[in-house]
Amino acid sequence: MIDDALREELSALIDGALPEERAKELLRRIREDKDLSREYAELERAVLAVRALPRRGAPPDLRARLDASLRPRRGRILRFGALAVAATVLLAVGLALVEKLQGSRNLAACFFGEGAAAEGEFHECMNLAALWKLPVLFLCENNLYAMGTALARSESQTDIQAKAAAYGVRAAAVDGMDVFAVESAVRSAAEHARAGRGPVLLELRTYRLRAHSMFDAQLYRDKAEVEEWRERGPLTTLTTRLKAAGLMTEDDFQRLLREADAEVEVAVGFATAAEWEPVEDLARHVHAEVAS
Ligand SMILES: Cc1ncc(C[n+]2csc(CCOP(=O)(O)OP(=O)(O)O)c2C)c(N)n1
Ligand SMILES: [Mg+2]
Repeated sequence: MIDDALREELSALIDGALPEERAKELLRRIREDKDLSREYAELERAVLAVRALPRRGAPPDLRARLDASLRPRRGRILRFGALAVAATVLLAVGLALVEKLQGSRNLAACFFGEGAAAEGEFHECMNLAALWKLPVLFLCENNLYAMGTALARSESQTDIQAKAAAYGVRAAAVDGMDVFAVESAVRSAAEHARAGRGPVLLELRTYRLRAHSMFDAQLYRDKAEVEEWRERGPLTTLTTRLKAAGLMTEDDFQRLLREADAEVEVAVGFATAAEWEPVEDLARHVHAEVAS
């Protein structure tokens, strides 16, 4: 657990006031201590990002966010990503089982595309999550295409939430283009799972406006279809609503876009300048590490 001395050192690290050797040692400690690294994996990345910024130090808002992340939290956010389709579903069920066995009030939440519902693991996970009433939130982003395959070309049942419901998982379809609908559905789903009432799957119905990847020429759909959906995109609908309510002007919107672009630039610069992960580390944390 994080104590006052450590908090002070972390604070100095963020300010860039810690000598290089001590800073490296501290980051190593965060990485290697099991509890700290669970809590602060994101923090370490943030600290490194701040240190990569020009000498003037962390911008005040980033500094405030880092300070907030130093405070002990009741819940824990553990982020994970995976390239294997449906892998996040498996990980979330495993993590939710841990939380349940430990009697915590944490929940595991995972995102995946509708393509994952075609995988066997998805079905095994729905079954076990419902059977064991695990605190897990399945957030399925149904954008109607899995790489170049339209949902209706590959699935006999295109109603994804119905598949989860068939296993006894509480499930619902939500307009994934409506920010407010998604927020309120997720809020009540999280309350349900945290209260120990079992897993929830939300099928967030949306559309993939872009290609699957840079190699995707999108020969499988009409450009008109994409343009039609673009009109209903969450950025367009939300800003239209905010402007109509007098809460935002076009200038505000353009400024936000520029700020978001600048933030991405910083992140890209940081990632491009970062060192490659050492090959020896590739298999770390894939399976539990057994002390020799
Ligand atoms: C287990 C597994 N099988 C196949 C693939 C190849 N693959 C990569 S993306 C993808 C489609 C995923 O569909 P979806 O989750 O809907 O993602 P989207 O195309 O909408 O980004 C497939 C089959 C993979 N990465 N992992
Ligand atoms: Mg998809």
